[in-house]
Amino acid sequence: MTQRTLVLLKPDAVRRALVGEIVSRIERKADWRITALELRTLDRATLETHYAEHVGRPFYEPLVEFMLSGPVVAMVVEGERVVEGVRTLTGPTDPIAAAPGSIRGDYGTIVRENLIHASDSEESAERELKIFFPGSF
Ligand code: D4T
Repeated sequence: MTQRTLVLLKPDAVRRALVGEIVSRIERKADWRITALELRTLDRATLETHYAEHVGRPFYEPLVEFMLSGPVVAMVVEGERVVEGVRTLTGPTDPIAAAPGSIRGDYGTIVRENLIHASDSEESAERELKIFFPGSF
């Protein structure tokens, strides 16, 4: 089942020079393809749309400030069961609970700075791809 998903390498991943490491883990999966990739600085409006489900939660404002703190790498990845597959590579939200071998498990410590976003369902992927790559979808 070919799918596409949105991946964001968060400002901590860019600052810590982990972009190549994380991209290479995605590239090494057989037959997955990176079909868009851009270093960009996000604006608040984009993040408010992306994180709409979290508005009002105590972590929301610090999360947005963190996501504005430096450039991110926005990517589209396509391939077999890629939505679930990138989430598996990523690991759960809390990097301390994430298994070694996952991106968050290998490189993260605190929940806010958990290195990577990946769409959590096909519906989320379609919604998020329209936000981040509006010309393409
Ligand atoms: P994203 O959306 O970034 O891929 O992360 P997850 O899908 O794993 O987790 P999420 O949507 O629940 O959280 C989004 C984002 O908010 C940060 N966060 C989350 C935080 O700073 N404090 C918290 O308590 C939670 C739950 C981390 C990821």
